Amino acid sequence: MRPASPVPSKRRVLTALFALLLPAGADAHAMLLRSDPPDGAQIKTPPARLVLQFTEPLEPRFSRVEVTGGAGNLIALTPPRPQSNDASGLVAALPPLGVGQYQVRWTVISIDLHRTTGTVGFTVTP
Ligand SMILES: [Cu+2]
Repeated sequence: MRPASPVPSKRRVLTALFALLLPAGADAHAMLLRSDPPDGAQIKTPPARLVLQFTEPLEPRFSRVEVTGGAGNLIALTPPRPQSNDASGLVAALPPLGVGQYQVRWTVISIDLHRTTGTVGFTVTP
């Protein structure tokens, strides 16, 4: 009878390594890195477009962006499109915005199919 080897097999070591590494990789949700206008911005010139930059590439077909004015009124914007050459960015054109507060609510699906959501606010000042 062979005694059990005190040295773990190469395969076992690799399996353990993958078990450690995989959850971190699969857990890469798309979080908002920055936005333009930035969250909390007070700006004089109404922005012509909204840019949301995320930490992970997105599934643009399942990404939604909604902008509301201070009265809760929905602002009509173009469907968010991926930034050119950057699947982790979204751009939407805004209509001319008047003075007031605006809230952006985004819901995105990263390519690992995880959904994240959040808000950004900015104010157009006189
Ligand atoms: Cu994820």
